[in-house]
Amino acid sequence: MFDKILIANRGEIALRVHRACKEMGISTVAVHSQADANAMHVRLADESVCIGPPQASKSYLHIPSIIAAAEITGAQAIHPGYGFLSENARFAEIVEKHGLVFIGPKPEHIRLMGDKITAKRAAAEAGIPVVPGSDGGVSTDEEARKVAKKIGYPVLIKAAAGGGGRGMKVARTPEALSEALATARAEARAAFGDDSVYIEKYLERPRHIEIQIVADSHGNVVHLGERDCSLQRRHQKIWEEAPSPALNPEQRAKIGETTAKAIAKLGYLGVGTVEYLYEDGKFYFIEMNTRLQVEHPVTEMITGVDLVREQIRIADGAPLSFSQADVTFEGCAIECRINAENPQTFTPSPGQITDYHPPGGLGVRLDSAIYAGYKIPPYYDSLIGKLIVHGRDRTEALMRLRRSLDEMVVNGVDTTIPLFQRLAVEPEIANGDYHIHWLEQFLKANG
Ligand code: MV4
Repeated sequence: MFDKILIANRGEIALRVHRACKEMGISTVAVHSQADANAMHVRLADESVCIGPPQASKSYLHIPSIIAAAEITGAQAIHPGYGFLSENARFAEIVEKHGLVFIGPKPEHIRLMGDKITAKRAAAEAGIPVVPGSDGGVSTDEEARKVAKKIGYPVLIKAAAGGGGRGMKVARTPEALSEALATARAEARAAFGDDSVYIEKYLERPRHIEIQIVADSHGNVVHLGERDCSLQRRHQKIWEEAPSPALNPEQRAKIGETTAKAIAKLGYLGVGTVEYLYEDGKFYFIEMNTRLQVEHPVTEMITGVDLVREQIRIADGAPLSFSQADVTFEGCAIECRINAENPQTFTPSPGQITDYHPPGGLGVRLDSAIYAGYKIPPYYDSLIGKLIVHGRDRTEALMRLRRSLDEMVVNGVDTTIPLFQRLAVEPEIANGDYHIHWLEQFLKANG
């Protein structure tokens, strides 16, 4: 097992990885920008290295500095967390070339799933249901028109290099198709330097349901159930829950087994999340994420599996700690991503935290790296903590969520806690009857 792991990230996920390492008796190296010198993950790590100025491009995304920090501290492995370099195949290759272990999937799978056209093809070939659409990219308007005619309008044009909602355009009529194609290509070229696009049937009101996968180097692939991530604002998930209120045990088992079998065929290694749209009782693959996700705690809370511990064990060549038969799903977990933002305008609100009281008690977890006196820097995302609650059922989880939100104190900056206090008492949320556009429609109607 590794003696020392470098955590190439910041904030709550850096703390999360640090915690798993310490429980495994592994020393930790924190890397930080000048802006994060007083961050909690730096204070708690066994060693720390300043890797550059506040700008992410010159620090958390600067590969030479991260590799150098690993070499001077003698770390044997690097955990990328999520975001930053976590799905950068070139980084994974460079780490391995320097004789270090990248705690994550093989670079080939990061690359395969990073291109949404090759990802969809690989998923379909492995037996995963996909959204009807073009066979690969579309290069001419004529080709696009033929596909759209075949699958029927409305259609969605997506960038191959996109993902996470970037570079998508809906076309509802043949007349609108050419302009939508041109706009999608131009935006993809500007954002990703690649204007390859593909077309899919546009699903109007689906849920966003994702399956957690864990795969070791001994051929074991296990699914850990689903997470419903339908409550999103501008493609940012803000509320995730497991299990999905929309699925029954038979559907859960079927999509879980289909996904695990497909991932096994790929020879995938590590943790991964397969994203589906769910509409009218059917699942449609949209993307695969080859990283640990922000919302992984809801899965941990209902299965008892420590996903970061499994990542580290897998990277060290160990077999999974459990089999599919060992996995049980207990109760319900809900996660709210709390940001330092104005709860109406969502304007970021960096600044100093003057008072801080995290909620606690049975079934309450707060994954956060803030503390009283901490200055939230303006350079990075505005996440200040993930409140995760667990209950024996969804009713108890919702009750516990309301109590925890009311108990939580973060003074000195704006937070989105009031938004979650509103959502936690909304009847349509309480009965689980929502889809991917519900939140933006709710905010539009209610401010
Ligand atoms: C879709 C879709 C509807 N139909 N594909 C969003 C980002 C990436 N995960 C893929 N996404 C979607 N793909 C088809 N064929 C709906 C989404 C989607 C979404 C779209 C618009 C606004 C919010 C959204 C939230 C989640 C998923």
